[in-house]
Amino acid sequence: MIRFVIPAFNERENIGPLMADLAPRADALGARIIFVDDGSTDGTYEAIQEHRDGLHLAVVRHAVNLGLGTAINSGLRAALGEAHDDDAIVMLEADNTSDLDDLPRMMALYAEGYDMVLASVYAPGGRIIGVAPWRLAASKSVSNTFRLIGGLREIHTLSSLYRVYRAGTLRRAAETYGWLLVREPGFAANVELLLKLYNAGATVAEVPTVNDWSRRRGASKMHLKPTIAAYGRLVAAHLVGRIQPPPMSPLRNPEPVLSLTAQVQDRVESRSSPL
Ligand SMILES: Nc1nc2c(ncn2[C@@H]2O[C@H](COP(=O)(O)OP(=O)(O)O)[C@@H](O)[C@H]2O)c(=O)[nH]1
Ligand SMILES: [Mg+2]
Repeated sequence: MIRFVIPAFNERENIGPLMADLAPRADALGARIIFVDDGSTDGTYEAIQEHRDGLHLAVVRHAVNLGLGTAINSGLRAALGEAHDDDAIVMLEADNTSDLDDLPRMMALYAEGYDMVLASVYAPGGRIIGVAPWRLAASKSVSNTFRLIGGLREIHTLSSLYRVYRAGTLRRAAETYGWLLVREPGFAANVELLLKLYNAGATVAEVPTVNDWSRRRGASKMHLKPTIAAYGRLVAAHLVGRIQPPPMSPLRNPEPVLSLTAQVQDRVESRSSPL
């Protein structure tokens, strides 16, 4: 089953157009929709309720705004609470800028076995429309920095929200990192999560996408200063090894723990044999 997870903060005006596009597709796919309303004060929650008829939809609500990273964490954990390991969790923007026509190609790669499939504006064939040149340059340099230091050279966009995740991979990651899985409270959480999963051996593919910001009503919620500080923290965390999973962890290698237990048990059993 597919579960759409959609973090939303003050997106009332975008919920109608988003649901007009998403609802028939979710219905046809028999998919679940989980919104995270992150302390919106503009009636986002009520707008979601207006469009829930006939859909398998839930809303996780934060009483106050806790930031995109925290909302991603809440949404993923809500989805993992219901998902089987092979289920897909599809994260979408609430501002109607994630192009749902890309989804079949993303799901085809997922079906081939990739643990994460990213919608990529910087991959050949991808594009962003309607973004200020300085923001585009800043965003590209974030992706390029982490491509270089993180070893993900073949991936072009590292900060995208629009992605497919394999539930089992995320579950082992959540068991490994606990509540530190998504430590960054803001927009840098997308890069953090990608690096953590990639370092632990998750396979990653991308599909070029066109992100048309003219489809969105209202302004971007990204604040520049805290986001730059967060990327600085991430670089530091990467350099000191805090992004890496510990050597014995459910994410890095689920087997050795089990076989170690089995060996110890073997020994205990052979010692207690009546020879
Ligand atoms: N839950 C939550 N979602 C947020 C927050 N800030 C932004 N978002 C959502 O995250 C997505 C990306 O934010 P957006 O403002 O579109 O950033 P941009 O695409 O980089 O301009 C949108 O769906 C927003 O509603 C936040 O503080 N909490
Ligand atoms: Mg957006």
